[in-house]
Amino acid sequence: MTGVLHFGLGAFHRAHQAVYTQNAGAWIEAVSMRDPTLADALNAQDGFALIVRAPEGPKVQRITAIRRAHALSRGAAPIAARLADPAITAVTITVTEKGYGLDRATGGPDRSDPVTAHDLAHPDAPHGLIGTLLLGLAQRRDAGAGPITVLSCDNMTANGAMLKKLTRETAAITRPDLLPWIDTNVTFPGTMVDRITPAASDETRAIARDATGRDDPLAIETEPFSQWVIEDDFAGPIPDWASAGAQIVPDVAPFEAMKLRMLNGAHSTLAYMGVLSGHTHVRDVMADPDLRPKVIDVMMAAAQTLPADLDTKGYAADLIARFENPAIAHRCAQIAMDGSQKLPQRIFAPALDLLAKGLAVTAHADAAASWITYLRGATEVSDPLADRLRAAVRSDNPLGALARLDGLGHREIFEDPTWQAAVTARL
Ligand code: CS2
Repeated sequence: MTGVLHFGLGAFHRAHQAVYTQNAGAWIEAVSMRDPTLADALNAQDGFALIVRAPEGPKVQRITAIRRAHALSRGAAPIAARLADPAITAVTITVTEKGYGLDRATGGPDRSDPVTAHDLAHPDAPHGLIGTLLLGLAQRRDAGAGPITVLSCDNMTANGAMLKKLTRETAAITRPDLLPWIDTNVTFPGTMVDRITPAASDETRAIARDATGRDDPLAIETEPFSQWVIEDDFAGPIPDWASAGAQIVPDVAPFEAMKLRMLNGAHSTLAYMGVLSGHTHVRDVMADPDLRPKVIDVMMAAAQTLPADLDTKGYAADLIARFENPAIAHRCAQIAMDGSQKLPQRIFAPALDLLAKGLAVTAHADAAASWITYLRGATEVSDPLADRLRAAVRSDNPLGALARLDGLGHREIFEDPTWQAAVTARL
């Protein structure tokens, strides 16, 4: 039976890859990137309840695929050592956009990120994802444990190619002797992952208690829909995720663009509009007759940037139903976090494509204006660029300041006169 080493123990992983891996009959050792108590709690109980919240009522599943959890804050060594085990043949990663320490301008490591800077200086005692991965790959090579497949499962454009370049460029600095081994033994397939997973709440835990008769502090909830599309590029054996419903395809790009631009683009749009209008949940925004059309406009404008053979109308209809699911309480504030890491691929990239095609960018400009207005008003902004963003949007020339903001992907859009006019009109 093959095993997986997973980085990022958040609810999304536990509602998504953990389910596929369990249904494929394989197991996971998972790494909590920040919170050691989560790892301890998981090790202390036998799995956790996953509540699938369909409109007609909840269903409870027990997820036991994560057989052991590690805490990176207690040291990378025992985690890296697991990659020297030939039974582990895949690495999966959900550390969110900001967890990679990626310099979006170069595609290499971001030296202004403290964790990344630490790991470049101390490759044998890393604190972050890439440093720990490289330490583990070096041990795998030394142990002769065989090839391995490394899958980024975060919502970033070309996540496989992104991770490969970042890993290689970091290795070129810290472990140049490892590069040839990586090039012949490691693959980085692209993936598209999708399952709406709100943060767990008291209600989640109450449903779990009612259904199972016991308290489960680790219970999480998710929607019925789930999709995992994986590029067919494996270094060796992997868990039989296809038997569990994953789609293995030659090219993930069209699936990924459709999901990032239509689902996530609409999500970010409705999150900022929702917070500004005093709505708590996604479903509330969808029930607002003024905002609902704006959300759909972003989806359908994004669809104009996608390959013509995709069924974007059907996809949009399914998205609307998922957003409206009355059983899912997905907070706008949760989606509004880390906008600087999300908007480049969700809003700016499709808007740049629309501009290049001479098509209207009003819907996307409306989304960007909502983000700027949100940043101006918010008392607390959860975003790795929060300070820089706040200064930019409160300056005399916010769009000019965003066009120069270090670390913001696709910031060149703010130099485009059509975009400037459209965003200014909405502001
Ligand atoms: C959301 C995503 O929080 C967010 O930014 O847009 O987490 C979204 O729920 C997932 O990508 C759905 O698969």
